[in-house]
Amino acid sequence: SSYYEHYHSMKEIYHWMEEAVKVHSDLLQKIYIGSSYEKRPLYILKAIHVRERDRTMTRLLEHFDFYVMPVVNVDGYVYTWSHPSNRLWRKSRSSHGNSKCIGTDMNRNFDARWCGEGASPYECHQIYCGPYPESEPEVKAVARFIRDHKDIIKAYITMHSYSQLVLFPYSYTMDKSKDHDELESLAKKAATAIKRTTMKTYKLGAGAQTIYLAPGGSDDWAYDLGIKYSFTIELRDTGTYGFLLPPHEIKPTCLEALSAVKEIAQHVLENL
Ligand code: 0X9
Ligand code: ZN
Repeated sequence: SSYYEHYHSMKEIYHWMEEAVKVHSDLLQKIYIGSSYEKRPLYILKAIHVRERDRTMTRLLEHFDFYVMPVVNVDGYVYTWSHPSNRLWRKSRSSHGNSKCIGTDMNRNFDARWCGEGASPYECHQIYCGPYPESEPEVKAVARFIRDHKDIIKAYITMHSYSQLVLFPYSYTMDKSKDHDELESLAKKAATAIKRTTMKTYKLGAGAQTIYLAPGGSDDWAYDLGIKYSFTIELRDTGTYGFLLPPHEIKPTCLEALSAVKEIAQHVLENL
């Protein structure tokens, strides 16, 4: 069975990226954006516009390049594979100063109301914001890439799990963003596309109003940088398996997420 019906080790993912750019050198590029705390390379794949079978995809790829970062928290990901009891590790694997605990929550480490209410200044907490914004090399690398490309980036989508949600700014405040109405209607269109694809129900809303206050996230940071179409998609499921989604659900989850991405890209294209 296919690549999308199993979980893969970081080593396999690195190998897959290498092979993918080799086999599809005309449509894929691998961009090195920095290295992790434990010195693993961080890569972004760039999908270049070329002919595709899927007609919507063809049109979207005619107008846009897609930059995809398969794994941001490479050290954390490797750590989840290293021992069964670490399967749900969330944070980075960095150590700052003489802390007795390891790891910063990368989604609390961006410079967007950094370490306000909804993040923790304590190293041992799951939502530790780190010693300062972009203290994590992975966060710094992603932020730098986005900053350096901000004039060409039209949308930013970050994939998380779980809860089946399409979230948009803000998460650092209960206040509505100035684009709230447009983002809400677009999130609705994305959720509808998902429903059409797999029959799954995704709820939607501004982050803080829908789940909780959580500052320092990449979506809010990208939005405040000027990338209006900024979303967090919380993938399957709604709690039956939670973070331990069965492998046979990976593929349909990818399909529904892709339908949401297409809907967002479609809207961006109509509003250029
Ligand atoms: O809390 C988070 O970072 C995300 N949920 S998760 O369970 N995957 O950790 C939600 C992120 C929503 N966006 C921001 N907080 N900016
Ligand atoms: Zn997450």
